[in-house]
Amino acid sequence: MVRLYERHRVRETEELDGIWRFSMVGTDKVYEMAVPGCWEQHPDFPGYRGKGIYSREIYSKRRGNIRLVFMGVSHTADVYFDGVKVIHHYNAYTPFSTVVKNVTAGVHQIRVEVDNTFGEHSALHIPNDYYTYGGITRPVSMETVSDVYIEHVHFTPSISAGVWNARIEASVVNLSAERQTVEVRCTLAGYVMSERAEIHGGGRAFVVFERDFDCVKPWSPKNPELYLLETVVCLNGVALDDLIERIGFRTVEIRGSEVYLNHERVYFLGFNRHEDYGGVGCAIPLQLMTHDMDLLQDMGANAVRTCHYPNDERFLDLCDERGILVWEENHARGLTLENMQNPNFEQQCGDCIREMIENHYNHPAIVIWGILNECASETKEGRRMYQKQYEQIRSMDGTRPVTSATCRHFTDICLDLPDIVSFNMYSGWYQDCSIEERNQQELEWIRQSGGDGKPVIVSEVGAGAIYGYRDRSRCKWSEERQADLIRDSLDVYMNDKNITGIFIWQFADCRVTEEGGWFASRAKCHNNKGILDEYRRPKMAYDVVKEMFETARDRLV
Ligand code: ADA
Repeated sequence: MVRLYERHRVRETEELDGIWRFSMVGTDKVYEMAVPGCWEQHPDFPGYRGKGIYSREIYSKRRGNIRLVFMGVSHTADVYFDGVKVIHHYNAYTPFSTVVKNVTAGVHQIRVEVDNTFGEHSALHIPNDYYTYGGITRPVSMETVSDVYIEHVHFTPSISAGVWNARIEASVVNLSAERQTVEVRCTLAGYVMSERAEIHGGGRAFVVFERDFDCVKPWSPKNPELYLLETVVCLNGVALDDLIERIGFRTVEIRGSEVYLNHERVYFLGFNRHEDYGGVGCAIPLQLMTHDMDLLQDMGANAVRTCHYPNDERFLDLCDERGILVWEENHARGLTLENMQNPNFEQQCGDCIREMIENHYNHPAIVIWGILNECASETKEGRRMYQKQYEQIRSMDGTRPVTSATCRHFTDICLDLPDIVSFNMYSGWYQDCSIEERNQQELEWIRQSGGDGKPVIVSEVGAGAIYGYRDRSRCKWSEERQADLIRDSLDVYMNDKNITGIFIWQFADCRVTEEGGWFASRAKCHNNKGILDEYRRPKMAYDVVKEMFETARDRLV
């Protein structure tokens, strides 16, 4: 399943999830590998960092254009169709697609060469405090598209004088050499909008509708009202293609030092959640995503930060359905200036941002775009790159605030750039200091360093504990100590009127990269700051968070 709702009623689609053939590059042995999946789950490849080849056959019922859609391949894919390379893609966390034109009826072969190696070719997937798995880790599908098909439909809601308005932009592609004149028709909440479009051969047209929508209900955490926006392209009255987007009427804005959703103040009671689950790696199936969502909501969370990369759209669909607010961010964690000066860095970041926003734009749950977690924001060169990425996001989407989680305490020179200032704080864990005093120092520094008057979020707060390790001394790494630190930290941050939200680090333990030096000092080669372990077994802190979030909801949300 690629998404949690039906995206097409005209376009023929086929999901390609299942068993593909797999071979490690340089060997002849052929395995059966599940797609989606991580090759690390196979007993022969528990820690394999290298290249692998997936292949399978597909059947085309008739001559036509085949569109292959990959929701995520970790971390680089070279896709071949009948032996011809049709697309290259870097980054495990963003979807990509390609159209193979004029495919004959019958059997064809898809081959995907996957690479999860580190090196200069990979500026974002580097040894890190999370794990870069290998494989076709998210769903794959195949579509038959007409010569004229719908590439994207973006929905931008707004409200004025109590009346909802929306701008709908459809991007329609013409694969044929001839100019085509088509009708583009959108249906939403009982309203029908239609426009003729002329598209040059090999070109694309953007068709825009803008209108009021009376009597629609807003999307909100309490009432996540969703609507289907159906777009159809017709030629001489015959439907050629369609695309169904699921949208919500909501606005998010900054007012002074607060974040507002539909003109109501928002407070984030959130978790940082890596896409990593014991036994399946980053290829989390829907039933386990749903389990995570159930646990998040059981603890009283109203928000998730997709640390540190764009997430699987099925999880974003779940957030839309459950009214869970999302801070989604581009792929980057803890990159030094040297890392950011990798010749591939700016292009790979730019591609990730573009693909994240192009594909995730319509999720009403996404209310913040983030970039560059704990990267070199204390340097002038780094600032140039932060500024460039904020500008890119704002050029693609001016409706959502932007932020970046910093750990460059007292040295960050980029706090004037984002709409929201966010900082990661581990007082009592990494620094043996008073949480309250350190918080006041941080807030004063933020005020003096370009963040004055802006909303402030504590984007990470947490402590480590080994699941099952209980100790009455409440010593470090015991569940008791983690529970104490979580309680003390939330007590400070949730009672500080200068702070408009917190995201606990982290929801569940996750695997880290042994090649990363100090990360290997982490027990089990995992980041053990989860409130649950990697198998979602709750630690003592679970009930502390549940009690404190539930109390806070009445007061803050
Ligand atoms: C940083 C980083 C997280 C994680 C955390 C930790 O704040 O953003 O990815 O590494 O520290 O556990 O130390």
